[in-house]
Amino acid sequence: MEFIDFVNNASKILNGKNYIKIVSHYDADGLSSAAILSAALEREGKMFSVRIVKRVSNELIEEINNENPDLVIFSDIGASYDLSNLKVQGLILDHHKPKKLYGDNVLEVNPMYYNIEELSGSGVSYLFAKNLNRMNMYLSYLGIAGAIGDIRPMVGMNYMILCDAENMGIVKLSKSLNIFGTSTRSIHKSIYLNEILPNINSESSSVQFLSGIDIDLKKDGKWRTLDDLTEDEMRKLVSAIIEERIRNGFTNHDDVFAMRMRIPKLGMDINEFSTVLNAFGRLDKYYEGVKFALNPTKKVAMKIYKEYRMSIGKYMRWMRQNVELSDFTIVDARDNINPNFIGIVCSMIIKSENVGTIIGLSNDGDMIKISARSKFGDMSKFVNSLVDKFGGEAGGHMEAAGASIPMSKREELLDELKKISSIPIKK
Ligand SMILES: [Mn+2]
Repeated sequence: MEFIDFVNNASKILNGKNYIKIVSHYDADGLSSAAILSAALEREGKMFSVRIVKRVSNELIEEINNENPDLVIFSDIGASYDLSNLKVQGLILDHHKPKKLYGDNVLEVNPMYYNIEELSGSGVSYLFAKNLNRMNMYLSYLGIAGAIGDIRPMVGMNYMILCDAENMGIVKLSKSLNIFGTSTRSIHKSIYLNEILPNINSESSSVQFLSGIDIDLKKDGKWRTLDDLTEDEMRKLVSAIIEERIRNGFTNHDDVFAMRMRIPKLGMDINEFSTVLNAFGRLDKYYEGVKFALNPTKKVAMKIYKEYRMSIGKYMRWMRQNVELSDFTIVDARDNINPNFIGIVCSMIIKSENVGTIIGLSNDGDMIKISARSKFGDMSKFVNSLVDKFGGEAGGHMEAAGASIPMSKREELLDELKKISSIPIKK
């Protein structure tokens, strides 16, 4: 059976179910999934509740068993957890590596069984919702936002969902310069910071290039952004960039362009929207995040984004004031850094400072969150070795990985970290 047929078949599971509990992950993909399923179940006239979690624990399974819903739907989470103690009927809509640890009471819809790697949790949830009712196609933007949050490529099934969003008029696609900061940075800064022209490596050379093609950098005394350019000016700029690249011997210009996915009604790119959803999760504003996902406004988006930036600033200041950075830095931040931010703080340190490897620890309820970042070590191997010793869960890749280890293992873990003199080197 094709994956899509399998998804469509799975929707029969809702028949005769009155009260459904949605359990979803706390990141952009999980919040998007929960929003899609909420709206879809509402349309079906079902009673439902939403629970957003960071992980599936035994306590959570117990909570579900006690609540005894007619059905529990796990979205963007569940596939890699042990659900064998679950006593109610369950449906997994997930894209994580399947472990198949459950009984006959659980049905798993996971594109990984079909070697479909691009789909995210929200993509699976969207396909499920679309099959329930074509009216749910207006939720397609959430299927895409979740995929972007999980850094999934816009190919295959994701591209199909993106086409749904475009056909519904919710997302407007355009070919555009592959530049970050189109609405926030001045034009000349955008051009040189994004390194799309080999010989433009300073603000002044960028200004010179733009003056040469008669693009006004300022309007009413204010710097213009790329978003401020007229269509004519944009065409002029693109052809000048290509000409300049050809002069410099470039033959392929694919990386100059990117597909721009704009939500006109919101006045934001879908990438920015996804970043805001992620911020809701990091700030522990789960249910506000689900609400925002279904009814986004730019005002709320800007407020949350600002709050998110300020939290990062606060934790970076704590790091700079309290931690002596060295080539191999271990930071036990305990309660000083929110576990949702320890990863991003470590990423920023390794990017901006003369640090080869940084291991950050932060208290996370009855777990310890570990974030590992390195310029040369294999962090995935490293955190997995910790989980092998102390239990918990790990994820990530060579440059950036993370783990959660039971708090009860704290002393042993710290002893182990103190002993480390070398880390697995990446091949
Ligand atoms: Mn996901």
